[in-house]
Amino acid sequence: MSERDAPWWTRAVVYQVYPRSFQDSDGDGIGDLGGVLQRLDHLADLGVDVLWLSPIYASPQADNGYDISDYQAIDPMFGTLEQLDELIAALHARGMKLLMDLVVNHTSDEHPWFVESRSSPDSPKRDWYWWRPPRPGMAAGDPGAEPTNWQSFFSGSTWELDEASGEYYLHLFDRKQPDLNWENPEVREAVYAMMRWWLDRGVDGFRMDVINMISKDVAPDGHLHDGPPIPGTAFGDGTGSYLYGPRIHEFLQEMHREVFAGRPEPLLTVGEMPGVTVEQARRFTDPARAEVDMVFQFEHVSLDRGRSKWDVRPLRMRDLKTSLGRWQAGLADVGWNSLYWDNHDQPRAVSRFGDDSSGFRRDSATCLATLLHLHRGTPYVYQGQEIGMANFPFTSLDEFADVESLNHYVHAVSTGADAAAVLSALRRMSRDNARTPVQWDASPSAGFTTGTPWLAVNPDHVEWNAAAQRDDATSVLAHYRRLIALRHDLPVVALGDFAMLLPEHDEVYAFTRSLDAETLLVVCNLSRTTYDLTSLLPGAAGAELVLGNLPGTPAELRPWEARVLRL
Ligand code: TEU
Repeated sequence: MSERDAPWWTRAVVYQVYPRSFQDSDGDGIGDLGGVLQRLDHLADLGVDVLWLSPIYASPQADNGYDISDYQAIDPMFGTLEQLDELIAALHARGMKLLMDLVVNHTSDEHPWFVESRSSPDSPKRDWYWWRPPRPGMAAGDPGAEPTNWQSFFSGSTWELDEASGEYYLHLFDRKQPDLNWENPEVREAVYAMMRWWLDRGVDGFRMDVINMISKDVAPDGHLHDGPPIPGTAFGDGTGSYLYGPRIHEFLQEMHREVFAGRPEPLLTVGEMPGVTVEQARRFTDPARAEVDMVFQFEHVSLDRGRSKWDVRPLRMRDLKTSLGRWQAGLADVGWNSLYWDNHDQPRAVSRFGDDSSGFRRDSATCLATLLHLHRGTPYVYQGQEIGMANFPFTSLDEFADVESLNHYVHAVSTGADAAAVLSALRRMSRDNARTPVQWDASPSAGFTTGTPWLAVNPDHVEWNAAAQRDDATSVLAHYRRLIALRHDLPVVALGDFAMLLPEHDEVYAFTRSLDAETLLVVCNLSRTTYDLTSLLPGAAGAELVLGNLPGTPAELRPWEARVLRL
Protein backbone atom coordinates (compact mmCIF):
# COMPACT_ATOMS: atom_id res chain seq x y z
CA MET A 1 0.00 0.00 0.00
CA SER A 2 1.59 3.27 -1.05
CA GLU A 3 1.29 6.51 0.88
CA ARG A 4 -0.81 7.98 -1.87
CA ASP A 5 -3.53 5.35 -2.02
CA ALA A 6 -3.57 4.39 1.66
CA PRO A 7 -7.04 4.99 3.15
CA TRP A 8 -7.32 7.74 5.82
CA TRP A 9 -7.82 5.23 8.64
CA THR A 10 -4.34 3.75 8.15
CA ARG A 11 -2.95 6.81 9.92
CA ALA A 12 -5.84 7.26 12.36
CA VAL A 13 -6.16 6.48 16.07
CA VAL A 14 -9.57 5.59 17.48
CA TYR A 15 -10.71 6.40 21.02
CA GLN A 16 -13.48 4.29 22.55
CA VAL A 17 -16.03 5.92 24.82
CA TYR A 18 -18.15 3.65 27.01
CA PRO A 19 -20.72 6.37 27.69
CA ARG A 20 -22.15 5.01 30.92
CA SER A 21 -18.74 5.40 32.57
CA PHE A 22 -17.22 8.37 30.74
CA GLN A 23 -18.78 11.55 32.16
CA ASP A 24 -22.11 12.27 33.83
CA SER A 25 -23.63 15.70 33.14
CA ASP A 26 -26.92 15.51 35.07
CA GLY A 27 -25.97 14.01 38.43
CA ASP A 28 -27.81 10.68 38.09
CA GLY A 29 -24.53 8.78 38.43
CA ILE A 30 -24.60 7.48 34.85
CA GLY A 31 -22.47 8.96 32.09
CA ASP A 32 -24.33 10.54 29.17
CA LEU A 33 -24.03 12.42 25.88
CA GLY A 34 -23.92 15.76 27.69
CA GLY A 35 -20.85 14.40 29.46
CA VAL A 36 -19.21 13.33 26.21
CA LEU A 37 -19.78 16.83 24.82
CA GLN A 38 -18.15 18.35 27.92
CA ARG A 39 -15.03 16.25 27.54
CA LEU A 40 -14.30 16.66 23.84
CA ASP A 41 -11.29 18.83 24.64
CA HIS A 42 -9.68 15.82 26.30
CA LEU A 43 -9.95 13.91 23.01
CA ALA A 44 -8.76 16.84 20.93
CA ASP A 45 -5.83 17.31 23.30
CA LEU A 46 -4.87 13.64 22.90
CA GLY A 47 -5.04 14.07 19.15
CA VAL A 48 -7.28 11.11 18.32
CA ASP A 49 -9.06 11.02 14.98
CA VAL A 50 -12.17 8.97 15.67
CA LEU A 51 -14.53 8.54 18.59
CA TRP A 52 -16.15 5.10 18.80
CA LEU A 53 -19.23 5.41 20.93
CA SER A 54 -20.53 2.25 22.63
CA PRO A 55 -24.35 1.94 22.38
CA ILE A 56 -26.51 4.90 23.41
CA TYR A 57 -29.72 3.59 21.79
CA ALA A 58 -32.97 2.94 23.63
CA SER A 59 -32.41 -0.18 25.69
CA PRO A 60 -33.57 -1.97 28.84
CA GLN A 61 -29.82 -2.09 29.68
CA ALA A 62 -29.70 -5.81 30.42
CA ASP A 63 -26.24 -5.77 28.80
CA ASN A 64 -25.52 -2.05 29.18
CA GLY A 65 -27.00 -1.09 25.85
CA TYR A 66 -25.90 -4.10 23.78
CA ASP A 67 -29.57 -5.05 24.02
CA ILE A 68 -31.35 -2.50 21.82
CA SER A 69 -35.10 -1.88 21.81
CA ASP A 70 -35.08 0.98 19.28
CA TYR A 71 -32.19 1.47 16.85
CA GLN A 72 -33.29 4.97 15.93
CA ALA A 73 -33.81 6.49 19.36
CA ILE A 74 -31.40 7.59 22.08
CA ASP A 75 -32.01 6.14 25.53
CA PRO A 76 -33.29 8.99 27.75
CA MET A 77 -30.64 7.96 30.29
CA PHE A 78 -28.01 9.05 27.76
CA GLY A 79 -29.77 12.11 26.35
CA THR A 80 -31.50 13.05 23.13
CA LEU A 81 -31.14 12.76 19.39
CA GLU A 82 -30.47 16.51 19.30
CA GLN A 83 -27.44 15.96 21.53
CA LEU A 84 -26.23 13.21 19.22
CA ASP A 85 -26.53 15.63 16.28
CA GLU A 86 -24.65 18.17 18.37
CA LEU A 87 -21.93 15.60 19.02
CA ILE A 88 -21.58 14.82 15.31
CA ALA A 89 -21.25 18.53 14.54
CA ALA A 90 -18.81 19.20 17.39
CA LEU A 91 -16.59 16.28 16.35
CA HIS A 92 -16.64 17.28 12.69
CA ALA A 93 -15.79 20.86 13.64
CA ARG A 94 -12.66 19.51 15.35
CA GLY A 95 -11.76 17.29 12.41
CA MET A 96 -12.80 14.11 14.21
CA LYS A 97 -15.20 11.40 13.14
CA LEU A 98 -17.91 9.42 14.90
CA LEU A 99 -18.05 5.62 14.79
CA MET A 100 -21.33 4.21 16.11
CA ASP A 101 -21.76 0.78 17.63
CA LEU A 102 -23.96 -1.45 15.48
CA VAL A 103 -25.53 -4.35 17.36
CA VAL A 104 -27.51 -6.37 14.83
CA ASN A 105 -26.75 -10.00 15.62
CA HIS A 106 -29.49 -9.63 18.21
CA THR A 107 -32.00 -7.11 19.54
CA SER A 108 -33.49 -6.68 22.97
CA ASP A 109 -36.43 -8.96 23.77
CA GLU A 110 -38.26 -5.66 24.29
CA HIS A 111 -37.68 -4.51 20.71
CA PRO A 112 -41.07 -4.21 18.94
CA TRP A 113 -39.83 -6.70 16.31
CA PHE A 114 -39.35 -9.36 18.95
CA VAL A 115 -42.52 -8.47 20.85
CA GLU A 116 -44.43 -8.99 17.62
CA SER A 117 -42.47 -12.13 16.75
CA ARG A 118 -43.24 -13.64 20.12
CA SER A 119 -46.92 -12.72 20.00
CA SER A 120 -47.89 -15.75 17.90
CA PRO A 121 -46.39 -18.53 15.75
CA ASP A 122 -48.40 -16.96 12.92
CA SER A 123 -46.95 -13.50 13.38
CA PRO A 124 -45.53 -12.05 10.16
CA LYS A 125 -42.37 -11.39 12.16
CA ARG A 126 -42.14 -14.91 13.64
CA ASP A 127 -39.37 -15.76 11.18
CA TRP A 128 -37.35 -12.62 12.07
CA TYR A 129 -35.87 -14.59 14.99
CA TRP A 130 -34.85 -18.22 15.53
CA TRP A 131 -37.92 -20.05 16.87
CA ARG A 132 -37.71 -23.82 17.18
CA PRO A 133 -39.86 -26.58 18.71
CA PRO A 134 -38.43 -28.84 21.44
CA ARG A 135 -36.10 -31.66 20.43
CA PRO A 136 -38.10 -34.44 18.67
CA GLY A 137 -39.72 -36.78 21.17
CA MET A 138 -39.35 -34.40 24.10
CA ALA A 139 -41.74 -31.99 25.75
CA ALA A 140 -41.13 -28.26 26.06
CA GLY A 141 -39.32 -27.53 29.30
CA ASP A 142 -37.91 -31.05 29.77
CA PRO A 143 -34.24 -31.01 30.69
CA GLY A 144 -32.31 -31.37 27.43
CA ALA A 145 -35.34 -30.55 25.26
CA GLU A 146 -33.64 -27.43 23.89
CA PRO A 147 -33.38 -27.53 20.07
CA THR A 148 -29.55 -27.70 20.25
CA ASN A 149 -27.05 -28.28 23.06
CA TRP A 150 -25.30 -24.90 22.61
CA GLN A 151 -23.94 -23.01 25.59
CA SER A 152 -24.56 -19.27 25.74
CA PHE A 153 -21.65 -16.81 25.99
CA PHE A 154 -23.34 -15.60 29.14
CA SER A 155 -23.80 -19.06 30.77
CA GLY A 156 -26.59 -21.63 30.46
CA SER A 157 -28.35 -22.69 27.28
CA THR A 158 -28.67 -20.47 24.19
CA TRP A 159 -32.39 -21.36 24.11
CA GLU A 160 -35.18 -19.80 26.13
CA LEU A 161 -38.60 -21.40 26.30
CA ASP A 162 -41.61 -19.25 25.50
CA GLU A 163 -44.34 -20.89 27.60
CA ALA A 164 -47.18 -19.45 25.55
CA SER A 165 -46.21 -21.13 22.27
CA GLY A 166 -44.17 -24.02 23.68
CA GLU A 167 -41.30 -23.02 21.35
CA TYR A 168 -37.78 -21.87 22.13
CA TYR A 169 -35.93 -18.83 20.79
CA LEU A 170 -32.19 -18.58 20.24
CA HIS A 171 -29.98 -16.15 22.18
CA LEU A 172 -26.21 -16.57 21.85
CA PHE A 173 -25.86 -13.99 24.66
CA ASP A 174 -28.32 -13.22 27.44
CA ARG A 175 -31.91 -14.38 27.23
CA LYS A 176 -32.81 -10.71 26.87
CA GLN A 177 -30.81 -10.65 23.59
CA PRO A 178 -32.67 -12.83 21.03
CA ASP A 179 -30.72 -13.46 17.79
CA LEU A 180 -32.10 -11.96 14.59
CA ASN A 181 -32.63 -14.36 11.71
CA TRP A 182 -30.44 -12.99 8.93
CA GLU A 183 -31.70 -15.73 6.58
CA ASN A 184 -34.82 -13.60 6.25
CA PRO A 185 -34.31 -10.87 3.61
CA GLU A 186 -36.77 -8.55 5.39
CA VAL A 187 -34.50 -8.53 8.45
CA ARG A 188 -31.50 -7.60 6.35
CA GLU A 189 -33.32 -4.82 4.54
CA ALA A 190 -34.58 -3.38 7.85
CA VAL A 191 -31.04 -3.33 9.22
CA TYR A 192 -29.60 -1.72 6.08
CA ALA A 193 -32.29 0.96 6.08
CA MET A 194 -31.47 1.78 9.69
CA MET A 195 -27.76 2.01 8.86
CA ARG A 196 -28.42 4.35 5.93
CA TRP A 197 -30.51 6.53 8.24
CA TRP A 198 -27.52 6.96 10.58
CA LEU A 199 -25.09 7.67 7.75
CA ASP A 200 -27.50 10.26 6.38
CA ARG A 201 -27.43 11.87 9.82
CA GLY A 202 -23.69 12.29 9.54
CA VAL A 203 -22.10 9.40 11.39
CA ASP A 204 -18.85 8.18 9.83
CA GLY A 205 -19.13 4.44 10.18
CA PHE A 206 -19.80 1.50 12.45
CA ARG A 207 -18.11 -0.86 14.86
CA MET A 208 -20.14 -3.99 14.23
CA ASP A 209 -20.81 -6.08 17.30
CA VAL A 210 -20.16 -9.85 16.89
CA ILE A 211 -20.82 -9.40 13.18
CA ASN A 212 -19.20 -12.75 12.30
CA MET A 213 -22.08 -14.50 14.12
CA ILE A 214 -24.96 -13.29 11.92
CA SER A 215 -24.85 -16.31 9.59
CA LYS A 216 -25.85 -19.62 11.20
CA ASP A 217 -25.26 -23.01 9.64
CA VAL A 218 -28.82 -24.13 9.13
CA ALA A 219 -29.91 -27.23 7.19
CA PRO A 220 -32.41 -26.78 4.32
CA ASP A 221 -35.15 -28.20 6.58
CA GLY A 222 -34.37 -25.59 9.25
CA HIS A 223 -32.45 -27.93 11.51
CA LEU A 224 -29.56 -26.54 13.59
CA HIS A 225 -26.72 -28.83 14.61
CA ASP A 226 -25.53 -29.87 18.07
CA GLY A 227 -21.93 -29.02 18.90
CA PRO A 228 -19.26 -31.20 20.52
CA PRO A 229 -19.87 -31.66 24.27
CA ILE A 230 -18.03 -29.27 26.57
CA PRO A 231 -16.39 -31.42 29.26
CA GLY A 232 -17.71 -30.82 32.74
CA THR A 233 -20.90 -29.12 31.55
CA ALA A 234 -24.31 -30.17 30.28
CA PHE A 235 -23.71 -28.21 27.07
CA GLY A 236 -22.09 -28.41 23.68
CA ASP A 237 -19.91 -25.93 21.84
CA GLY A 238 -22.07 -24.44 19.11
CA THR A 239 -19.47 -22.03 17.77
CA GLY A 240 -18.81 -24.25 14.74
CA SER A 241 -22.34 -23.35 13.60
CA TYR A 242 -22.08 -19.57 13.80
CA LEU A 243 -18.58 -18.07 14.14
CA TYR A 244 -17.99 -18.37 10.41
CA GLY A 245 -21.36 -19.32 9.01
CA PRO A 246 -21.86 -20.29 5.36
CA ARG A 247 -23.38 -16.94 4.30
CA ILE A 248 -21.23 -14.53 6.32
CA HIS A 249 -19.27 -13.18 3.34
CA GLU A 250 -22.42 -12.91 1.26
CA PHE A 251 -24.19 -10.91 4.00
CA LEU A 252 -21.28 -8.52 4.52
CA GLN A 253 -20.91 -7.94 0.79
CA GLU A 254 -24.61 -7.30 0.49
CA MET A 255 -24.46 -4.87 3.42
CA HIS A 256 -21.58 -3.09 1.75
CA ARG A 257 -23.51 -2.75 -1.49
CA GLU A 258 -26.74 -1.68 0.14
CA VAL A 259 -25.29 0.71 2.72
CA PHE A 260 -21.78 1.93 1.96
CA ALA A 261 -21.13 1.66 -1.77
CA GLY A 262 -21.02 4.94 -3.62
CA ARG A 263 -21.06 7.17 -0.54
CA PRO A 264 -18.60 9.96 -1.18
CA GLU A 265 -17.65 10.60 2.47
CA PRO A 266 -14.68 8.77 4.02
CA LEU A 267 -16.16 6.03 6.21
CA LEU A 268 -14.81 3.34 8.53
CA THR A 269 -16.15 -0.13 9.25
CA VAL A 270 -14.71 -2.48 11.84
CA GLY A 271 -16.17 -5.91 12.47
CA GLU A 272 -15.90 -7.34 15.96
CA MET A 273 -15.25 -11.04 15.34
CA PRO A 274 -14.60 -13.37 18.27
CA GLY A 275 -12.82 -16.51 17.07
CA VAL A 276 -11.80 -15.10 13.68
CA THR A 277 -8.63 -16.64 12.24
CA VAL A 278 -6.00 -14.67 10.39
CA GLU A 279 -6.87 -16.46 7.14
CA GLN A 280 -10.52 -15.47 7.54
CA ALA A 281 -9.52 -11.91 8.47
CA ARG A 282 -7.61 -11.60 5.18
CA ARG A 283 -10.83 -12.34 3.36
CA PHE A 284 -12.97 -10.04 5.50
CA THR A 285 -10.60 -7.09 5.06
CA ASP A 286 -9.42 -7.58 1.49
CA PRO A 287 -10.50 -4.28 -0.12
CA ALA A 288 -11.21 -6.09 -3.38
CA ARG A 289 -13.98 -8.08 -1.67
CA ALA A 290 -15.71 -4.96 -0.20
CA GLU A 291 -16.74 -6.36 3.21
CA VAL A 292 -15.21 -4.44 6.17
CA ASP A 293 -12.10 -2.26 6.56
CA MET A 294 -10.69 -4.12 9.58
CA VAL A 295 -11.70 -6.63 12.24
CA PHE A 296 -11.22 -6.99 15.97
CA GLN A 297 -9.64 -10.39 16.54
CA PHE A 298 -9.41 -12.10 19.94
CA GLU A 299 -6.34 -14.30 19.78
CA HIS A 300 -4.02 -12.14 21.89
CA VAL A 301 -6.66 -11.67 24.58
CA SER A 302 -7.18 -15.44 24.81
CA LEU A 303 -3.62 -16.47 25.64
CA ASP A 304 -4.05 -16.33 29.41
CA ARG A 305 -7.03 -18.66 29.64
CA GLY A 306 -7.85 -22.34 29.64
CA ARG A 307 -11.20 -23.63 28.43
CA SER A 308 -13.07 -20.53 29.51
CA LYS A 309 -12.11 -16.94 30.26
CA TRP A 310 -12.64 -17.70 33.95
CA ASP A 311 -9.97 -20.38 33.87
CA VAL A 312 -7.14 -17.84 34.21
CA ARG A 313 -3.62 -18.98 33.27
CA PRO A 314 -0.31 -17.14 33.40
CA LEU A 315 0.48 -15.31 30.17
CA ARG A 316 3.76 -16.14 28.43
CA MET A 317 5.09 -13.09 26.64
CA ARG A 318 6.49 -15.36 23.96
CA ASP A 319 2.99 -16.50 23.07
CA LEU A 320 1.94 -12.88 22.77
CA LYS A 321 4.77 -12.22 20.31
CA THR A 322 4.00 -15.29 18.29
CA SER A 323 0.37 -14.34 18.04
CA LEU A 324 0.71 -10.64 17.25
CA GLY A 325 3.61 -11.41 14.92
CA ARG A 326 1.48 -13.89 12.98
CA TRP A 327 -1.28 -11.31 12.54
CA GLN A 328 1.23 -8.71 11.35
CA ALA A 329 2.60 -11.17 8.80
CA GLY A 330 -0.82 -12.50 7.81
CA LEU A 331 -2.22 -9.10 6.92
CA ALA A 332 0.97 -7.59 5.52
CA ASP A 333 0.01 -7.61 1.87
CA VAL A 334 -3.78 -7.87 1.99
CA GLY A 335 -6.19 -6.42 4.56
CA TRP A 336 -5.51 -4.43 7.68
CA ASN A 337 -5.11 -4.98 11.44
CA SER A 338 -6.87 -3.23 14.25
CA LEU A 339 -4.71 -2.96 17.36
CA TYR A 340 -6.05 -3.07 20.90
CA TRP A 341 -5.09 -4.17 24.39
CA ASP A 342 -8.41 -3.71 26.09
CA ASN A 343 -11.95 -2.38 25.74
CA HIS A 344 -15.20 -2.51 27.74
CA ASP A 345 -15.12 -6.35 27.64
CA GLN A 346 -11.58 -6.94 28.85
CA PRO A 347 -9.72 -6.35 32.11
CA ARG A 348 -7.44 -3.30 32.16
CA ALA A 349 -4.30 -3.77 30.05
CA VAL A 350 -1.84 -2.43 32.61
CA SER A 351 -3.09 -4.98 35.14
CA ARG A 352 -3.23 -7.86 32.68
CA PHE A 353 -0.22 -7.42 30.38
CA GLY A 354 1.77 -4.87 32.39
CA ASP A 355 2.70 -4.46 36.03
CA ASP A 356 0.28 -2.32 38.01
CA SER A 357 2.29 -2.32 41.22
CA SER A 358 3.15 1.25 42.11
CA GLY A 359 6.81 1.17 41.07
CA PHE A 360 6.11 -0.07 37.53
CA ARG A 361 2.64 1.10 36.64
CA ARG A 362 3.57 4.24 34.73
CA ASP A 363 6.47 2.57 32.92
CA SER A 364 4.57 -0.58 31.99
CA ALA A 365 1.53 1.42 30.81
CA THR A 366 3.71 3.55 28.51
CA CYS A 367 5.73 0.52 27.38
CA LEU A 368 2.59 -1.38 26.35
CA ALA A 369 1.27 1.71 24.59
CA THR A 370 4.50 2.10 22.61
CA LEU A 371 4.51 -1.55 21.62
CA LEU A 372 0.94 -1.45 20.34
CA HIS A 373 1.03 1.93 18.61
CA LEU A 374 4.19 1.04 16.70
CA HIS A 375 2.60 -2.02 15.13
CA ARG A 376 1.09 -1.79 11.68
CA GLY A 377 -2.65 -1.31 11.98
CA THR A 378 -5.13 1.12 13.47
CA PRO A 379 -4.70 1.54 17.25
CA TYR A 380 -7.70 1.78 19.57
CA VAL A 381 -7.39 3.60 22.91
CA TYR A 382 -9.99 2.56 25.48
CA GLN A 383 -11.13 5.35 27.80
CA GLY A 384 -8.86 5.63 30.84
CA GLN A 385 -6.08 3.59 29.26
CA GLU A 386 -4.37 6.88 28.37
CA ILE A 387 -4.05 7.70 32.07
CA GLY A 388 -2.99 4.20 33.15
CA MET A 389 -6.29 3.11 34.74
CA ALA A 390 -6.03 -0.31 36.38
CA ASN A 391 -8.33 -3.14 37.52
CA PHE A 392 -10.64 -2.55 40.48
CA PRO A 393 -9.84 -4.14 43.87
CA PHE A 394 -13.11 -6.14 44.01
CA THR A 395 -13.66 -8.04 47.25
CA SER A 396 -17.31 -9.12 47.13
CA LEU A 397 -20.01 -10.14 44.67
CA ASP A 398 -22.21 -7.13 45.35
CA GLU A 399 -19.57 -4.88 43.80
CA PHE A 400 -20.18 -6.39 40.34
CA ALA A 401 -22.89 -5.21 37.94
CA ASP A 402 -22.11 -6.99 34.67
CA VAL A 403 -24.59 -9.58 33.40
CA GLU A 404 -21.77 -11.85 32.20
CA SER A 405 -20.09 -11.84 35.63
CA LEU A 406 -23.31 -12.29 37.59
CA ASN A 407 -24.65 -15.06 35.33
CA HIS A 408 -21.33 -16.85 35.56
CA TYR A 409 -21.30 -16.65 39.34
CA VAL A 410 -24.82 -18.04 39.66
CA HIS A 411 -24.22 -20.89 37.19
CA ALA A 412 -20.79 -21.82 38.50
CA VAL A 413 -21.75 -21.85 42.15
CA SER A 414 -25.03 -23.69 41.50
CA THR A 415 -23.08 -26.41 39.66
CA GLY A 416 -20.67 -26.92 42.53
CA ALA A 417 -17.79 -24.49 41.97
CA ASP A 418 -16.07 -22.99 44.99
CA ALA A 419 -17.48 -19.49 45.58
CA ALA A 420 -14.15 -17.98 46.63
CA ALA A 421 -12.42 -19.32 43.52
CA VAL A 422 -15.18 -17.97 41.28
CA LEU A 423 -14.86 -14.58 42.92
CA SER A 424 -11.13 -14.54 42.45
CA ALA A 425 -11.53 -15.26 38.71
CA LEU A 426 -14.13 -12.48 38.49
CA ARG A 427 -11.72 -10.12 40.13
CA ARG A 428 -9.13 -10.81 37.44
CA MET A 429 -11.32 -11.10 34.36
CA SER A 430 -14.65 -9.36 34.97
CA ARG A 431 -15.64 -6.77 32.40
CA ASP A 432 -16.48 -4.45 35.29
CA ASN A 433 -12.73 -3.86 35.68
CA ALA A 434 -12.94 -1.76 32.53
CA ARG A 435 -16.27 -0.17 33.36
CA THR A 436 -15.50 1.83 36.48
CA PRO A 437 -15.86 5.59 35.94
CA VAL A 438 -13.11 7.51 34.17
CA GLN A 439 -10.84 9.16 36.70
CA TRP A 440 -10.82 12.83 35.77
CA ASP A 441 -9.52 14.23 39.06
CA ALA A 442 -8.82 13.44 42.72
CA SER A 443 -12.22 14.54 44.08
CA PRO A 444 -14.48 11.92 45.76
CA SER A 445 -16.30 10.85 42.57
CA ALA A 446 -13.24 11.52 40.43
CA GLY A 447 -15.00 14.36 38.61
CA PHE A 448 -17.23 11.77 36.93
CA THR A 449 -20.49 12.72 38.63
CA THR A 450 -21.95 14.95 41.31
CA GLY A 451 -24.23 12.05 42.27
CA THR A 452 -23.57 8.44 43.21
CA PRO A 453 -21.70 6.61 40.44
CA TRP A 454 -23.53 3.54 39.08
CA LEU A 455 -20.33 1.51 39.58
CA ALA A 456 -17.80 2.45 42.25
CA VAL A 457 -14.89 4.70 41.35
CA ASN A 458 -11.51 3.00 41.75
CA PRO A 459 -10.01 4.24 45.04
CA ASP A 460 -6.67 4.74 43.27
CA HIS A 461 -8.13 7.77 41.46
CA VAL A 462 -6.66 10.10 44.10
CA GLU A 463 -3.30 9.40 42.51
CA TRP A 464 -4.22 8.20 39.02
CA ASN A 465 -6.31 10.82 37.27
CA ALA A 466 -6.31 12.99 34.16
CA ALA A 467 -5.94 16.31 35.99
CA ALA A 468 -2.72 15.19 37.65
CA GLN A 469 -1.26 14.13 34.30
CA ARG A 470 -2.39 16.87 31.94
CA ASP A 471 0.60 19.17 32.43
CA ASP A 472 3.14 16.52 33.39
CA ALA A 473 5.42 15.75 30.44
CA THR A 474 6.42 12.42 32.00
CA SER A 475 2.84 11.17 32.46
CA VAL A 476 1.12 8.28 30.71
CA LEU A 477 -1.20 10.84 29.13
CA ALA A 478 1.69 12.87 27.68
CA HIS A 479 3.19 9.68 26.28
CA TYR A 480 -0.05 8.77 24.50
CA ARG A 481 -0.15 12.26 23.00
CA ARG A 482 3.37 11.76 21.63
CA LEU A 483 2.58 8.31 20.23
CA ILE A 484 -0.51 9.54 18.43
CA ALA A 485 1.39 12.50 16.99
CA LEU A 486 4.15 10.15 15.82
CA ARG A 487 1.69 8.08 13.79
CA HIS A 488 0.36 11.25 12.18
CA ASP A 489 3.85 12.58 11.45
CA LEU A 490 5.74 9.54 10.22
CA PRO A 491 4.41 7.51 7.29
CA VAL A 492 6.65 4.62 8.39
CA VAL A 493 4.59 4.26 11.59
CA ALA A 494 1.36 4.00 9.66
CA LEU A 495 2.47 2.01 6.65
CA GLY A 496 5.94 0.55 7.20
CA ASP A 497 6.59 -3.18 6.85
CA PHE A 498 6.82 -5.07 10.13
CA ALA A 499 9.60 -7.56 10.95
CA MET A 500 9.79 -9.35 14.31
CA LEU A 501 13.21 -9.61 16.00
CA LEU A 502 14.30 -11.90 18.86
CA PRO A 503 11.29 -14.22 18.40
CA GLU A 504 12.58 -16.61 21.06
CA HIS A 505 13.14 -14.01 23.76
CA ASP A 506 10.79 -14.31 26.75
CA GLU A 507 10.87 -10.70 27.94
CA VAL A 508 12.11 -8.34 25.25
CA TYR A 509 9.72 -7.59 22.39
CA ALA A 510 11.55 -6.05 19.44
CA PHE A 511 10.72 -5.37 15.82
CA THR A 512 11.48 -3.07 12.92
CA ARG A 513 9.21 -1.02 10.71
CA SER A 514 10.49 0.04 7.30
CA LEU A 515 9.19 2.23 4.54
CA ASP A 516 11.32 3.31 1.57
CA ALA A 517 14.67 4.38 3.03
CA GLU A 518 13.48 4.75 6.62
CA THR A 519 13.72 2.03 9.28
CA LEU A 520 12.60 2.23 12.88
CA LEU A 521 13.74 -0.21 15.53
CA VAL A 522 11.30 -0.69 18.40
CA VAL A 523 12.49 -2.34 21.61
CA CYS A 524 10.20 -3.01 24.56
CA ASN A 525 11.26 -4.63 27.80
CA LEU A 526 8.19 -6.45 29.14
CA SER A 527 9.79 -7.29 32.48
CA ARG A 528 11.54 -6.02 35.59
CA THR A 529 14.88 -7.36 34.35
CA THR A 530 17.60 -4.99 33.11
CA TYR A 531 19.23 -6.00 29.80
CA ASP A 532 22.33 -4.93 27.97
CA LEU A 533 20.82 -3.42 24.86
CA THR A 534 23.84 -3.68 22.57
CA SER A 535 24.39 -7.35 23.18
CA LEU A 536 20.69 -7.98 22.52
CA LEU A 537 20.48 -5.80 19.42
CA PRO A 538 23.85 -4.55 18.17
CA GLY A 539 22.10 -2.25 15.68
CA ALA A 540 20.66 -0.21 18.54
CA ALA A 541 24.04 1.23 19.47
CA GLY A 542 24.27 4.86 18.48
CA ALA A 543 20.85 4.91 16.80
CA GLU A 544 18.83 8.11 17.11
CA LEU A 545 16.07 8.06 19.73
CA VAL A 546 12.75 9.02 18.17
CA LEU A 547 10.62 8.34 21.24
CA GLY A 548 11.21 6.63 24.56
CA ASN A 549 9.25 6.18 27.77
CA LEU A 550 12.21 6.78 30.13
CA PRO A 551 14.71 9.65 30.12
CA GLY A 552 18.07 9.27 28.39
CA THR A 553 19.59 6.45 26.33
CA PRO A 554 21.86 4.46 28.63
CA ALA A 555 23.54 1.25 27.42
CA GLU A 556 21.14 -0.90 29.42
CA LEU A 557 17.48 -1.43 28.67
CA ARG A 558 15.70 -0.69 31.93
CA PRO A 559 12.64 -2.49 33.39
CA TRP A 560 9.56 -1.83 31.21
CA GLU A 561 11.55 0.54 29.03
CA ALA A 562 10.43 1.17 25.45
CA ARG A 563 12.51 2.86 22.78
CA VAL A 564 11.73 3.78 19.22
CA LEU A 565 15.03 4.24 17.39
CA ARG A 566 15.85 5.36 13.87
CA LEU A 567 18.40 3.12 12.15
O1 TEU B 1 -18.89 -8.82 22.76
C1 TEU B 1 -18.67 -10.00 22.05
C2 TEU B 1 -18.14 -11.13 22.80
O2 TEU B 1 -17.60 -12.07 22.27
C3 TEU B 1 -18.46 -11.21 24.22
O3 TEU B 1 -18.55 -12.57 24.48
C4 TEU B 1 -17.43 -10.55 25.04
O4 TEU B 1 -16.21 -10.54 24.43
C5 TEU B 1 -17.35 -11.24 26.34
O5 TEU B 1 -17.28 -10.21 27.26
C6 TEU B 1 -16.17 -12.13 26.46
O6 TEU B 1 -16.22 -12.79 27.67
C7 TEU B 1 -19.80 -7.91 22.24
C8 TEU B 1 -19.81 -6.65 23.08
O7 TEU B 1 -18.59 -6.00 22.97
C9 TEU B 1 -20.19 -7.00 24.48
O8 TEU B 1 -20.12 -5.91 25.35
C10 TEU B 1 -21.59 -7.56 24.44
O9 TEU B 1 -21.95 -8.01 25.72
C11 TEU B 1 -21.73 -8.71 23.45
O10 TEU B 1 -21.10 -8.45 22.20
C12 TEU B 1 -23.18 -8.95 23.15
O11 TEU B 1 -23.68 -7.87 22.43
